[in-house]
Amino acid sequence: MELQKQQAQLKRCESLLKACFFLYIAFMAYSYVLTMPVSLNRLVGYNKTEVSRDGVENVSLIQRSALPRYDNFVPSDYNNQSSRFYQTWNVEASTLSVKKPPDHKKIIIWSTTKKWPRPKSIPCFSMPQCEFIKINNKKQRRKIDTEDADAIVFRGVHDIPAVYRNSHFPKTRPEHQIWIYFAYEPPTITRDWDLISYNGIFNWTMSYRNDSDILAPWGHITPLYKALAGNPPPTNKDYAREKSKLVIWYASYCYRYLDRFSYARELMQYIRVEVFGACGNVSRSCKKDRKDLSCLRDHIRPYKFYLAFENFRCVEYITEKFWHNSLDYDVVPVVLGAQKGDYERVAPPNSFIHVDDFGSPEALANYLKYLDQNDDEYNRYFAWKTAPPKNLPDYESRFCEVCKKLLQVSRTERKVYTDLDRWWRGENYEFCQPMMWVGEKHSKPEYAARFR
Ligand SMILES: *[C@@H]1O[C@H](CO)[C@@H](O)[C@H](O)[C@H]1NC(C)=O
Ligand SMILES: *[C@@H]1O[C@H](CO)[C@@H](O)[C@H](O)[C@H]1NC(C)=O
Ligand SMILES: *[C@@H]1O[C@H](CO)[C@@H](O)[C@H](O)[C@H]1NC(C)=O
Ligand SMILES: *[C@@H]1O[C@H](CO)[C@@H](O)[C@H](O)[C@H]1NC(C)=O
Ligand SMILES: CC(=O)N[C@H]1CO[C@H](CO)[C@@H](O)[C@@H]1O
Repeated sequence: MELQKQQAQLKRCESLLKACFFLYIAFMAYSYVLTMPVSLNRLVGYNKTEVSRDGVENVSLIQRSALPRYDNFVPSDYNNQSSRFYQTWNVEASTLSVKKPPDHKKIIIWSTTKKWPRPKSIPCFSMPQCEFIKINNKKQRRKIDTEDADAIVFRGVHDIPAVYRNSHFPKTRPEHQIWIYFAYEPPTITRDWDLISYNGIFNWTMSYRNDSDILAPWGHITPLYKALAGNPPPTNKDYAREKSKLVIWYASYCYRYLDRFSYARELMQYIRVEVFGACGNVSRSCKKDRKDLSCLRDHIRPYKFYLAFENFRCVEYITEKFWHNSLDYDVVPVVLGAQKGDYERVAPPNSFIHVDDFGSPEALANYLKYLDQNDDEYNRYFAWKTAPPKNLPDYESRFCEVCKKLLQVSRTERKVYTDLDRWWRGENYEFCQPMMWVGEKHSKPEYAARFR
């Protein structure tokens, strides 16, 4: 009798344990799916073609058409114009409530990253109608009243979750409020973010690419020429004379499978390149600190050429390496990254040397040596400084562009990105050159290129 009772108890215990175990597994699986980093190669459009002995994926692109379509987002009341990536429509003017004067705009920058954007870069001095509010920490983000904001800027990619999550975003969303996706880094960096989960979320895009609603490049000729107009150099200035050194390169992202490293390595066989930053001579480098800009200027200026080699080769992706580290410091940039046409559309005329113009790194080295010996030819790369174009485009800063567009847009216009992923990465991922990628392990020392 006693034994039977115990057995029954044991059985009950066992089934309880089983149930618990099952529940546990189910819960784990569910939370895994919820938090799953989007390493699904299917989503990012890469095929692992081979994995080499040191664990490096040799990836190749797969065609979009081979991917499942994610067009299950069907907006309800669109009555006009559709595009492949977004929908636009108009609402009845009579349904809009008039709450505040239309010439005042409030813009919230929904980033808790302390150093971004730099406080000095936020205000738009030419347009005081726009008030910018930067969030400084998570607590402030929870508490801030977003109801009366006209627009909220979200920085992709580091300031948004890898998969869309309600709790990261403002709790309420007035219909007139414009959510802006500010893509700061190129698609190669955002490959682990599931942008498909953001379909139907953002109204406008903001990036260095010219098909964005708001153009936000890393540099622009208008401020450049305006600064020169305030402090014009003499027409016949001999830039070559001030130079005592040849080629400098600051490189801090040392992932060795970037195109630029194999190119630079070969270039160095033919011409002396002094490398600084984390991938080069660290002890003699200026700190990355933005406060240390005068150090960087003094370091770079005596050189004739600066290797403005971008981390990634992406359409229109041209960064401060070009605008700031080279043009601002009177050094001729040697560029590797976007195609030459992309540079030509935005840069001052004849201000740079593009590696694609040379059949090999050796040919480039020979050209640099030729310029080193021919001061007149070298100085021609600075002629743009004293010949500003007649009609400079109207451009002050990224955030002024936000303000300008908000002041221009009609109150009845509506827009939402229904396929952010395709818009950003390209119909067939064509916006960036595919590359070898070790995923999260990319920052390990064994994957670093060092030039010391
Ligand atoms: C990567 O794979 C492609 C296709 O299999 C091959 O052509 C290419 O040489 C490989 N690249 C490297 C660096 O292994
Ligand atoms: C925008 O960039 C593309 C290349 O990505 C180029 O073909 C086009 O001409 C550019 N348009 C403008 C207005 O600059
Ligand atoms: C912004 O997008 C949301 C979400 O789709 C939409 O409801 C809203 O009408 C859009 N607002 C504007 C001003 O485009
Ligand atoms: C790095 O800088 C130190 C200190 O000036 C110098 O002694 C050393 O030769 C440099 N190394 C290289 C590889 O340039
Ligand atoms: C004029 C116009 O573009 N009309 C479109 C409005 O939206 C509907 C549904 O998306 C389209 O079928 C119409 O052609």
